[in-house]
Amino acid sequence: MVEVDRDVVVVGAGFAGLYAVHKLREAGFSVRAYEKGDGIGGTWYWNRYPGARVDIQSVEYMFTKFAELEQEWDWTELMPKQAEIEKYLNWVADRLDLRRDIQLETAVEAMTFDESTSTWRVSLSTGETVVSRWVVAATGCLSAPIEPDIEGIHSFAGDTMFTNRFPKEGYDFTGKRVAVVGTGSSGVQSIPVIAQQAAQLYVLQRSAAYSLPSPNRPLDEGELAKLKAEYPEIRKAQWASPAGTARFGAVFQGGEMQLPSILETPWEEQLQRVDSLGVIAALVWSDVMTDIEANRAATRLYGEAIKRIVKDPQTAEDLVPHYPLGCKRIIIDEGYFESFNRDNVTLVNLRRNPIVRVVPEGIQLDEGLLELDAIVYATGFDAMIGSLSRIDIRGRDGRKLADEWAASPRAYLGLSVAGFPNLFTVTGPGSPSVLTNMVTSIEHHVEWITDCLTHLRENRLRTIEADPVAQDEWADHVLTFAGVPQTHESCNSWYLGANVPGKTRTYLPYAGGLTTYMERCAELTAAGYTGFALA
Ligand code: NA7
Repeated sequence: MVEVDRDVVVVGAGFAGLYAVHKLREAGFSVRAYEKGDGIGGTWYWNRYPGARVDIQSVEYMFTKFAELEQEWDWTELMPKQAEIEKYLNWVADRLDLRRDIQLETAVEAMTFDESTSTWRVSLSTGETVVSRWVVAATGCLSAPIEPDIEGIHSFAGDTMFTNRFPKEGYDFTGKRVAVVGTGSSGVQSIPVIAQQAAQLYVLQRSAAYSLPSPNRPLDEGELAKLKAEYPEIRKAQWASPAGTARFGAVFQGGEMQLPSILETPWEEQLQRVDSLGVIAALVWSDVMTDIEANRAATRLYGEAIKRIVKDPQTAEDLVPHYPLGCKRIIIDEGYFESFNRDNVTLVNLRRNPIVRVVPEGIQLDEGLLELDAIVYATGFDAMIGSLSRIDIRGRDGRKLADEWAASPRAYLGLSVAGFPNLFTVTGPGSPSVLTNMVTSIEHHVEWITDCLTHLRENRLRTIEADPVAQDEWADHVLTFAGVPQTHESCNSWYLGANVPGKTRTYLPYAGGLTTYMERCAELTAAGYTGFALA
C-alpha cells in the first residue's frame, strides 16, 4: 500500500472544514485542513462588511450535534452578526482542539489524482506537496469573489473595497463620499450602516432587490435560557424541516398556516395586508411561488409597500424589481428602504444611467461624474462551483474539473464528480445547500462522507467514484425541482450561474428539500452506494 501523508486533506476551515476535521478525526482518520485566510471561519471570515448578518436564527445557525457544548455558548441576538459567528467558530475550534490539524494562510493551488496509487497529490501555496487518499472540498458555496468587468476599476485614486474581503480593521466612512456598487444581500445589508456615517452615499443599482425587514433583536438572558432548555426539541424540529430550520417561516408568517391566493384576493384586501405587514405582505400568499401571474401581483404589492416607505416617488419606483419574487434569495435588511429618505443617500438606477468607467476621481456615469472618496463593490460570487473551478484539479486521464464544470456544472448528489475519484464536494452543485440552513446541510454531508470513508476502510476499498450515468440522472432530477420564479427568463440569479459572464445557465442547487434529499441519500447508501463505483 502506498504511503500517504494524511488519510484526508480538507480544503477550507469554515463551518464545513471544521466539522470535517472533527468528524474524520473522531472516526480515526488522519486529517489536515488547509485554509487560505489567516483565520478560521470561511465565509464568516471574509465577509466582514458593515451590517453582515445571517438570515437564520442564531439557535439554529450553530452545530447541532454537540449537546453539551451548545449549552455553553451564549448568542446575544436573534440573528447574529458576522463578528459573533466568527467568534463562535473560533470558540468551537478551540473547544474541539481543531487548530492542531488546520494550517492557515495556505491555499490549495492544484491537486492531481494519481491513478496508479489512487491518491491525490495536493500542491499548496507554501510550495509543499501533500499526498492523501481522499480530499474533502469544504470550499463553500459563496467564496469565489467576482470582480466586476468595469473599465478603469483599478484606476480609482480613493479607497476601493470589496464586501467579500472587507478590511479586517474595518473602515471609517465618516465624512466620505461613497458609492456602493451592487444591491444583493451584501449591498443591502451594508447600505444602512454606511449611510449613517458617510457624508454622501450613492447606491448604484443594476437590479432592484426583494428585501424584508429583519426581525432581529437582542436575546435577553431569560429567553436564551429558555431556548437552551428547548435545544433537544429545536434540533428535532430543525432536522425534520425541509430547510434545516424550523424557526424561519414563523418569523414572517406569524404562524398563519393556510395562506390565501393573491389572484383570488381583491386589491383592497391585498392592501390591508400591506397595512399590517408592510413589504412582507408580498410574500404571504399560497400561489406566488408557483404561478407567474400571482408572482407579478406580489411584485405590484411589494411596490405599493415600498411607496409607503420611500418618500421620493422616482426612487420608490426604481426600487421595485423587474424579475420574479423568489428568483433570488430574499434579503433581510435593517432599514434598507428607510435609508433612501436620508438627505445624504441617492439611488442611481444603472439601467437608465449606466457606469461608463471608473476614473481616478470617482465613477463616470452616462449622465455625469460622481466624485468619490471610496467605492465599495458588493458584486457577488461565482457561486457553488467557482471556488473549486479556480483550483487546478485534475482527475482521471488528466481531466480538469474547471473544464468539466464549464460545460456542465454537476456532481452526483452534489457530493462527488464522475472522473474525480475520492474527491468529495461538500454542498456542491446539485445539493440542497444554499436553499437550506447551510449548517445542517454541511453536517449531513460531512457525516455522510465520514460514514462512507469508514465503510471503505472496513471493506478494504481504496476508491469511490460517481458513475457518470447516475450523475446525469441526478442532474436531471435536480432540474425537476427548480420552481417557476427560479427559472423564469427574466431571472438572472447566481443560483442559475447567470451572474457570471459565460457561465452555463442551469439551476445549481437541489430544491426538493433537505429531508427528501437525506432520505434519498440514505436509500442509495443502504442499497450499496447505488450510483457510485467502489473499488
Ligand atoms: P449578489 O446577491 O450576487 O449581488 C451582487 C450585486 O452586484 C447584484 O445587485 C448585481 O446586480 C450587482 N452587480 C454585479 N456586477 C455588477 C456590475 N458590473 N455593475 C453593477 N452592479 C453589478 O451577491 P451578494 O454578495 O450581495 O450576496 C450573495 C449571497 O450571500 C446572497 O444571496 C446571500 O445568500 C448571502 P445584478 O443583480 O446582477 O443585476
